[in-house]
This record gives sequence, structure tokens and C-alpha cells, in this order.
Amino acid sequence: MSTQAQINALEKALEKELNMCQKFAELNDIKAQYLGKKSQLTDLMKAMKDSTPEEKRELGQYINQAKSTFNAMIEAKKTALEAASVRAKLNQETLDLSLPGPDYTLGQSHVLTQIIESIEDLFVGMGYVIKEGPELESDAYNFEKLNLPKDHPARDMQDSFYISKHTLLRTHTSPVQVRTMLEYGGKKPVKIICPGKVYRRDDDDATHSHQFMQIEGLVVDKNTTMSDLKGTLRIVAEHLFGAQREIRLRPSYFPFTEPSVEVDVTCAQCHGAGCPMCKHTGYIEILGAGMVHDAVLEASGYDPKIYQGFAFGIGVERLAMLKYGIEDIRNFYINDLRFLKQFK
Ligand code: 2NM
Repeated sequence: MSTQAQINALEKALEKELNMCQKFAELNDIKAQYLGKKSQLTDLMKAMKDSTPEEKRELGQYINQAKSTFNAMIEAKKTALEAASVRAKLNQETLDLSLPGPDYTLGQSHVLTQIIESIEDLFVGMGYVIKEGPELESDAYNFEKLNLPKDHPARDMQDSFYISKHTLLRTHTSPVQVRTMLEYGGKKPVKIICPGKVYRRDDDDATHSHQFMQIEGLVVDKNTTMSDLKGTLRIVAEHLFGAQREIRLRPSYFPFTEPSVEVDVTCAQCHGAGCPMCKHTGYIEILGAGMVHDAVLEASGYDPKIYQGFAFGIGVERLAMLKYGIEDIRNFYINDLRFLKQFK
């Protein structure tokens, strides 16, 4: 059989084998068989050594031609096998478009955080600085420097969580204000608000919690008066309860302020006419405030003859309860999503 005939036969055989081949591994075997060192093509090459130079040139051309043809056939099969395997994989991975997608619903801040941040925004806009401090305090900062001396009833064990003889969980955020006045060295004006957790020993019920949130504000400057306080409180009331609100100051008592006031806002429900929400008084109490007591200024290094100040304290939970008509304070703490999701 001529070399050409043998090559033609080989090509036929290769074509047949490639048609039957289903796997990459088999393809490698076929390649070795038809183009490798032990292939018939290699044998034909070796057999050329006995041929004349003209024959060698001719046969060499046939064989090289065959090599590239075989290679091309095998490569084509390889491409076809790859395409088939991708197709098979895609067929297996079909998407079920009827399945529900992932839940990308955005959450939101806790309702108390929302109120605190809203009040912070208001005061930052008026040039106040937000100050925070430790929840574990000394009795010196929590009481002594706030004009609550040793035997004051508010310092009673019954009302506070003492950790040791002189350390307790702060009962208000006022110690942060004391710390700030001391930091400012009795010279700089103070204009701060102090949000944070506070603790009081109370039996928990619908309106009392042993831990709650407070925001206190403090301004200390020369020529600070009660009318500055009243103007500020009015802005707070309108921010929280909307325009067309009026405030009313009633005399009250706090150890750290003199005079002290309780601040009421006209009832949002009845606008002052009287309804169950305001217990038919037309007003709802929203915070306590006053002019900073001379003893408090002095204890924190400010000369009351030069500096005066006003301060106020807001209970955040109480405010949220008034604003949204929430009846039980414990709703804020039990992480019931049905409750929390209402404040979006
Ligand atoms: C209130 C009511 C009245 C108050 C006083 C001070 C400080 F530090 F300046 F003495 N901080 N907060 C204050 C005054 C708080 O809460 C109902």
C-alpha cells in the first residue's frame, strides 16, 4: 500500500474514532495514537530513510500535511467537546424564576435613637456640641457637684444602683455636664447636649424602667437669662410636636437649678381644649429645666457673678410615648419587630 493510501486510511480511521469520542480523556489517547511517538505516522516517517531524495521530499510533504490535518481534526473535536460540556452545565443550572428573591428590605434605627438623633440635629444646628460620658460614675460627679450633698434624699440607696461606696450607675446625664464644665476650666462658654442611658432603682411598670434614656442640655455664658431658656424650650417643643404649639412654665424644684420649672406643651390632640390624652388639662408635661444653681456653677469652676446658665432634662421614652401614643414603656426594650417596624 502506498504511503498516500496509508495516510488516507489513517485519516478515515481517525475521523471514525473522533466521531465516537465523548470525553476529553479519550481525546488525549487518540492524539497519542495518531500523532505520538508510537503512531503509524511516525513509523511512516522512519520508513522514509530508505527512499531517494525526491521520494523523501514528496513523502515528507504528505506526512507533514497529514500531521496538520490530524491536529486540526483533534482540535476541532476538542472545541466541540468543550462547547457540549458548557451546554450540559448550563442545562443543569437553569434558574427557577418562580422562587422568591432575597429580602433586600432596609431596616431602620430604633425609635428612641430616631428621637435622640432628631433632637441632636436640632441642637447641633443651634451651635451646641454633643457630649457623652461614662455610665459608671462617682458620687462626686453624680451628686456632690450637682448640689446634692451627703444626706440629700435623692442619694438614697433605694433610688440608685451603687457598685461600691462611692461608685454608682449614673442617675442622670448631668455628670457629663459637670465633666465638661471642669474640662473648660471655668472660662469658656458651655453649649452642650448630653444624651445617654441612665439608671434608677424603681420597680418596672408601664411607665417606669430601671434603665432609660435622657437628653440633658446646658448653656453657660455671660448674661444668660431665663428668657434664653424659654426661647430655647419653645424651639424644642415646636421641633418635637409641630408648629403652633405653646409652652407653659410651672414653678418646680430641682436641687441643681434655681429657679426650676416644669415645662408643658399644649396638647397635640385637643390643642388646649382638654381631652383624655392630656387628662383634660389642655397641657402635657414634656421636660424639666431651670437656671443652673450658683453652687453647681461654683463646684465646676464657674464664677456665678460672671457666668449664668440654664439647663434642661428630657426623658426620651416618655417623649416617644407622648408623641406616638405608646402605653407601655417596656415596648421599647423587648425587640418585638411588630412594634419596632412601625417607626419607619
Ligand atoms: C433636669 C431639670 C433641670 C440639669 C441641670 C444640669 C446641670 F448639670 F447643669 F446642673 N444638667 N441638667 C437639669 C435641670 C436637668 O432634668 C429634668
